[in-house]
Amino acid sequence: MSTKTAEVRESFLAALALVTTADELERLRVEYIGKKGLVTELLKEMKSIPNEEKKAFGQAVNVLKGEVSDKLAEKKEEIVRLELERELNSMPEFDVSVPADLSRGSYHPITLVQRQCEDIFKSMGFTVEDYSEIVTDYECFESLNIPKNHPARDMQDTYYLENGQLLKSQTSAAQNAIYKKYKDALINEGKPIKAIFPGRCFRNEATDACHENTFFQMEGVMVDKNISISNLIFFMKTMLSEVFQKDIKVRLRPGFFPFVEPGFELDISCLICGGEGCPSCKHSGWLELCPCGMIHPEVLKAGGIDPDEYTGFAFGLGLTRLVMMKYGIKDIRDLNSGSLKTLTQFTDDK
Ligand code: FA5
Repeated sequence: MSTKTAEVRESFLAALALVTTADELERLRVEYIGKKGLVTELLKEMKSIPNEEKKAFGQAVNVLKGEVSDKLAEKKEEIVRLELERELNSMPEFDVSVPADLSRGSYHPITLVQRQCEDIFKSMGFTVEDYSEIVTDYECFESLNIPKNHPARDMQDTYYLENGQLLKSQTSAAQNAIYKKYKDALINEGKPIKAIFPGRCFRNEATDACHENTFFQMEGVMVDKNISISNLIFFMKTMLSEVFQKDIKVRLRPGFFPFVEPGFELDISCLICGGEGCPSCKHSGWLELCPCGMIHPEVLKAGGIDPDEYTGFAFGLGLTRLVMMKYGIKDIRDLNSGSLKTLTQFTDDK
């Protein structure tokens, strides 16, 4: 090994011995084997080395480079292990025999708002339905007028099981079953179908401040004779003013969903920034909260209901986003974080 490579090796080993954190280790890596690192620079000296020594010099530098990489990797493992040990040692000891302090438990903010919405809709004569998280392609798409290869499926990529079932991407997946469950009472006894079905939804998509891969929606449907868009607007406005306990600025704009006709997007003015624009509302001042519309005749037919005789509305409230607005939570990911520091702040609302 040349004197120069030996010097670099020694200085590296001395510096490595002093490293205690991952950041320091990364700095050392860059200093020695980064693009302009000391080992890398050695190769540039090849020009000034006599021809007969070039081969040995090159080999020595490559051996050194390999040794530096190996030692850095070893040190990395050691640091990770030490950090884990430190973390474990700093955790308070958990004694399973201590009785639980139930007074310190709290409901998740999504549970609180879901229950509040359920109470509001129950008071208006709606039933609350529970539905599976694993559904069939028919429930989630085909019964909703979204046949195979329909482009609307691209918006809702989800997670598939080996048997072809999927994690529901929208609470609308329960619509068909609800129509079938209540159609006889509608047709034979004239009882309108009025149901809400809150539930967890899944989508295979990138997360950001307002998108999660796991989130909650609350679907609502009403079917009877002569149901119109004004019924839909009435129920939406009543629900929002009850949840926020104040008048909320909303806007309705056309929206396309294959299972409603006409379809709308109901947006509310962003309550985090007061409509000025912020990351939570993608800087638009508005938050897409509740797509809705009049149930498509094909969807009613698939549910066993005659669309010439009955009409209805459906909405798909973004429950998680409603929670963000109600409590001023800027990043949707906080809600799935499991961080008690964030989530127990809502205990008083029990
Ligand atoms: C739907 O899921 C339709 N099923 C809604 C519907 C029902 C329309 C009935 C008409 C009639 P959309 O993909 O836009 O539509 O989602 C509905 C709401 O869920 C959104 O407005 C938003 O508030 C919420 N949402 C959608 N994707 C996410 C996500 N990745 N993270 C958090 N919330 C989401």
